[in-house]
Amino acid sequence: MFVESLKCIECGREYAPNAIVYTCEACGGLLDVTYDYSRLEASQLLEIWSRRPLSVWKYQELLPADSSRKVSLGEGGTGLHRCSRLASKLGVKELYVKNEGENPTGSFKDRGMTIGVTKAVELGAKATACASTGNTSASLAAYSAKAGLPCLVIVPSGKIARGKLVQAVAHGAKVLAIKGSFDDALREVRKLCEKRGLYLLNSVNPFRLEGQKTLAYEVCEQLGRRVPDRIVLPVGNAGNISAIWKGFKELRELGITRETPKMMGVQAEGAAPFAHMILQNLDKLTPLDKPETVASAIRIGAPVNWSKAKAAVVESKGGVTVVSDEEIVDAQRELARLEGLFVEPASAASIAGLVKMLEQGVISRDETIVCVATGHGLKDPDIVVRFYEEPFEVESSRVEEVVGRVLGCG
Ligand code: AN7
Repeated sequence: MFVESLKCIECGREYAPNAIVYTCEACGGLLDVTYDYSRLEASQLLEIWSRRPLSVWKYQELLPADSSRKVSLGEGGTGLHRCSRLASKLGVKELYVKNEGENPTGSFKDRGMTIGVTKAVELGAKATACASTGNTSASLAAYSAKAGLPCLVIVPSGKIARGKLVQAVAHGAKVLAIKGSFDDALREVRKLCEKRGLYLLNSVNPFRLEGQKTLAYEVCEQLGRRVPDRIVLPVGNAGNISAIWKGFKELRELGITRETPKMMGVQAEGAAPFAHMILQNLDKLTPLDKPETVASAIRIGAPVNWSKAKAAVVESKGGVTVVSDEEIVDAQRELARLEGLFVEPASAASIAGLVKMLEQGVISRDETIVCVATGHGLKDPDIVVRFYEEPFEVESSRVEEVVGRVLGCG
């Protein structure tokens, strides 16, 4: 392993890579895992990688956990789908969707959890814990089960999609549903982890984000060692945008690529504190008390990784946009019907955001664009029941008549 330290992004204080510390003890800043890149040679890395299948652990030289003890369910290696039908509708030259719903528990969180839970075992943790809008809990519950570790998840009561809750329960996590928001749940679980020694696996955990950065390596490889002009993705706690940006920066640092993409974050109208901070050019994030959106995964008012994500947007010369719930559901339907990709509402926000940024002229139509679809559509079946047309109910004796007359496809 080539890991050097955990380093505070605010004051620069460093911690040993095997320390159980989530934020800087001196200033409260977020921590970043640092590596000795000078010991890594691009041609050597590419040679080793060429012999391994596409997956998170393919890139183990750039990961902070011991691959010989990995807790894995076969994460990463998700499809990068060329979306020609949607592209032609939008008038875009080259559009791809990185479909993270193909991960073992159906979301990008698995990339982080394989590293985070491997690390939990390595550090001797007795149990894992997280707060969640759904996917984090589903993923942590599965990886903790695989590792044989008890798992506690705290969710905002009545506010997480049914598919995700069912996963956490099925994998044997202890689920506490609190009266409050995700942000309240995160505050409580952070306190609990400090006091009771549970191992915290929200995205404030710097190791988890290391797993998530592998999406950048995969996209680059799937494009034939090319970097897209834009990565468009939903932003909730703002961990993923930070992680993916780090991945692209590392490829450039190592001399594997020369370019980096512009990172474009999308938030839902009722839960857009990060987008507003960027759009209004503010130094600090102002948390939102009662975030609301149909995209329950990103119903987050106080994104913990905002400062890392701000750096990602600024350094990459990227941007942000805000979309309505209606635009999100429309985008979900379009992607499902034009491309055969069924993604959850938060993921569809990336498509809705692309549509908006094309209209605004922020993104031009001749760019190579990758939208990240962060989670599978089956996670949240209630959305389809609420927003899509009902199945056509008919007496069995009238099927032929109805097909011909009403549906017009007899
Ligand atoms: C499908 O599960 O925060 O900006 O607790 O599930 O890295 O937070 C989920 C987040 C996007 C936002 N898309 O990613 C949780 C949780 C989906 C998600 C996000 C989430 P970040």
